[in-house]
Amino acid sequence: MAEFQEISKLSALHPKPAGLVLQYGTSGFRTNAKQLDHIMFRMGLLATLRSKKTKATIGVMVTASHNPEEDNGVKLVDPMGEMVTQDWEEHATQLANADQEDLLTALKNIIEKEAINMSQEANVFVGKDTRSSSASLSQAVLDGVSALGGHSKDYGLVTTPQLHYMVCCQNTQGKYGEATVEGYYTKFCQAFIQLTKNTSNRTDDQKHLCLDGANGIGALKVREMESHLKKELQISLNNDGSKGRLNHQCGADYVKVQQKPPTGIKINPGERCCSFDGDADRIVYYYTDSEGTFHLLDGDKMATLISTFLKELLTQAGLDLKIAVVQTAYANGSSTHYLENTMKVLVRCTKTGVKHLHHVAQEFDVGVYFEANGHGTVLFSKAAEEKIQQLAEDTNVNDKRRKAALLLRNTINVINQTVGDAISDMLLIEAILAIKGMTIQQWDTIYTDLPNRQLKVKVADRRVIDTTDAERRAVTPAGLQEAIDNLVKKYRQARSFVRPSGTEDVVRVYAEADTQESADALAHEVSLAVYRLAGGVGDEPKPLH
Ligand code: 16G
Ligand code: MG
Repeated sequence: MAEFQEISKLSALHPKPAGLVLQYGTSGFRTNAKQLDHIMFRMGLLATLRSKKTKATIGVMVTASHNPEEDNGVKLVDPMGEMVTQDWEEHATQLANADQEDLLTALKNIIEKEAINMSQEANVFVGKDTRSSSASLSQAVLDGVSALGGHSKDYGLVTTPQLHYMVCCQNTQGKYGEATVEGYYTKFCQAFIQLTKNTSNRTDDQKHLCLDGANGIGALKVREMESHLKKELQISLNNDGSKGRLNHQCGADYVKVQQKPPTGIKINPGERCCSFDGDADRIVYYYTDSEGTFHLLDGDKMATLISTFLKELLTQAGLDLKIAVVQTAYANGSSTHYLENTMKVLVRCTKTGVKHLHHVAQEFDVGVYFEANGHGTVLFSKAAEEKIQQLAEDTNVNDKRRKAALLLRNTINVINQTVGDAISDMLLIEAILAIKGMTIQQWDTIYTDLPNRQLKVKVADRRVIDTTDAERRAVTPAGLQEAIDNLVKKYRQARSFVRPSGTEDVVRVYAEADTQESADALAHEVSLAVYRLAGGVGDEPKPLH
């Protein structure tokens, strides 16, 4: 086909570095930006095929999230705004790694396997973060789309969840909202204002939030959005990208991993603060107390606050809808215990990675999912949305039920259900705290986190570790799980697991116990077991103290 000859010529302008092998990982391709030009062109090709296959608009986001500025990455967004399906992740890996002269064959294989009608129209939405490499890399994506005759729309600088939102709006013919950034701000801010409208006399202090924008796209977008909030939320924006480097000593990942406030921000005791990551799909909250001690409120604390709020509203509304919280093995044991035993909410555990949580959450009427690291959102089934809508419009029910239904309806509208979204999560949390008249300290005391520690171990090949039971148990190498079980027995309220990272060449170790010393000691001992039984390389792990 003539078309294919043309692709061959165009792809030569985006050559693949010899010998480079990359994997479509937990959240797409991610590596040093210098190695990604060919990947971007090819993802433009693949998104076009995916669009032809699904007969819908597909999204491509150029970002490396919380990675350093010099990295970049790309992820594909499926028609309803969710992450691309697993089969196509494999296509992505194959296309990315085909040698230059084999590219057409790889492309044709996918077309054949998926029985794609090449005369079908294709539409691709493209977005990018603020990295200096993002401009030329997103151009390479656009080149790939046009090489296969697809139409594209370049949204330019947007957060990852904004691009997911656009794709969903487009494919639902505007039912989800208008597919513009303006439409995004209007939808979510209006819902926020509706939610907080009857909260009794919030003071300026209660309306105030200190935000760390990680020097990234989230900061730009919050600035654009501010006027829509009509001073109902007053944000002091720090790390807005005007001076500091992206994700450098700031952002959600830094705060969560270092368990300390970001630089570039002055926190007064008790003040409510939050941090976004580099593409604004993650958020964590925190404050320092009067003694200067730092307190982190992570994804588990958010899931608890949100699910408690929703469960109360469902009860008040008299709606019999099944609510569940989806977590990963990293969820603090205290949060799981509180949810199951005090809140009596169903809790499910899945493998790490947003897509896994998202899929499990879809099984419920109301599925609240959060990773401890701050990725998360809430999904409402179609039936649940309809029941809530009906009740909100029913003038025959009593005031209490109707009020709860109206609050639920606005809550649905403040949530970006396509994917975890720092901006939308922030508005939701702010609204709940306002409605409940709750301070961040009061939120924090709902339950007390068990002390925990995360470590990394370098091994020759991390694939020797295979896990089961949502990554909570290691199946291989032989003897490792027994060793972990025996170590855990030595401590109180202890739990530990190991898993190969999906984003770094390391094995991750998690441990929690009744004291920080015990959690640290257990994490160290488990690291040693990994090092010895799973082919550790370099120096043996050293104790933390
Ligand atoms: C990616 C995932 C995140 C997960 C993390 C685990 C998305 C959008 N992001 O960042 O959910 O927590 O990987 O990394 O799915 P790890 O496998 O290196 O521990
Ligand atoms: Mg991110």
